[in-house]
Amino acid sequence: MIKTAITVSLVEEARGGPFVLWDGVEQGCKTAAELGYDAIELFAPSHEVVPVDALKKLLTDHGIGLAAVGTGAGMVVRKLNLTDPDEDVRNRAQGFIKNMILYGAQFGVPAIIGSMQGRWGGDVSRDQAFDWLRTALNDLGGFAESQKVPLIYEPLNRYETNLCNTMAEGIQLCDSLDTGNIKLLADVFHMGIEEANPAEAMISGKAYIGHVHFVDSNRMAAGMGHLDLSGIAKALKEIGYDGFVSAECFPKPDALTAAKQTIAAYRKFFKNSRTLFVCD
Ligand code: LER
Ligand code: MN
Repeated sequence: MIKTAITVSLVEEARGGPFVLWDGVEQGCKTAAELGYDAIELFAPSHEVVPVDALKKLLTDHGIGLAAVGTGAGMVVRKLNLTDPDEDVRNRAQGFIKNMILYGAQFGVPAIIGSMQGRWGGDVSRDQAFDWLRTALNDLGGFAESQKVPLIYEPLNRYETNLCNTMAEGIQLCDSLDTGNIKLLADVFHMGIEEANPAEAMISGKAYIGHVHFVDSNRMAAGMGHLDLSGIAKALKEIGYDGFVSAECFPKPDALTAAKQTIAAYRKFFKNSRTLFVCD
């Protein structure tokens, strides 16, 4: 059963980034619930900013859930990443992600590693970066497993990382790990840049995909660009994907329009999904 989510960012330093709701977590929950979303995906500066009990109450009061927690603030705000040449930076990156895993686990949801994967270059060879990334993912994946949640790893487009850009590279990375607890995030925006055929890439990711960012070619809300979202949605249904499709797009022309446009697109593309049928 595919479920719907919308991103809420509390990270001021990420203004201009592809997150829809920016007016605080309370307002984010209210808007998400009013529009019929099942959940929010939270992008917070750290695990300490919204206490677990306060978020649990907000979610319950609004009858919605939490889909996942992003870790990108570790990179954007603290400049931490898992393949930095400085060992101390890499260790602090792992610590930041562990705290996010613990936070999400209290809601039974995963943390997402996107920009915190970093990149190779300069003094860091490609092999070295992958070595550090694999070591970190094995450790963090095992840690997440001990908390009974998966850990989500997101291939990004070539302008954001040179580690994994495609589904095939993400799959190869997962297959090279000792942990089986890493799932891939299929972000349709990155896939539109990197994949020859995003729908076919979804099908190839059947056993690996744990989360989806559903957005259009230009990172506008679904339906405001030129991706074949109908084909991508069909592929997700075909592989029996039953996680979240989460709106990670620019709040353009404004947040509410992007949020309404996305839920309308979800209803159109995933109309056989039970939750979406109920909200219709
Ligand atoms: C970054 O481009 C992205 O897609 C996010 O989900 C990761 O922070
Ligand atoms: Mn994404």
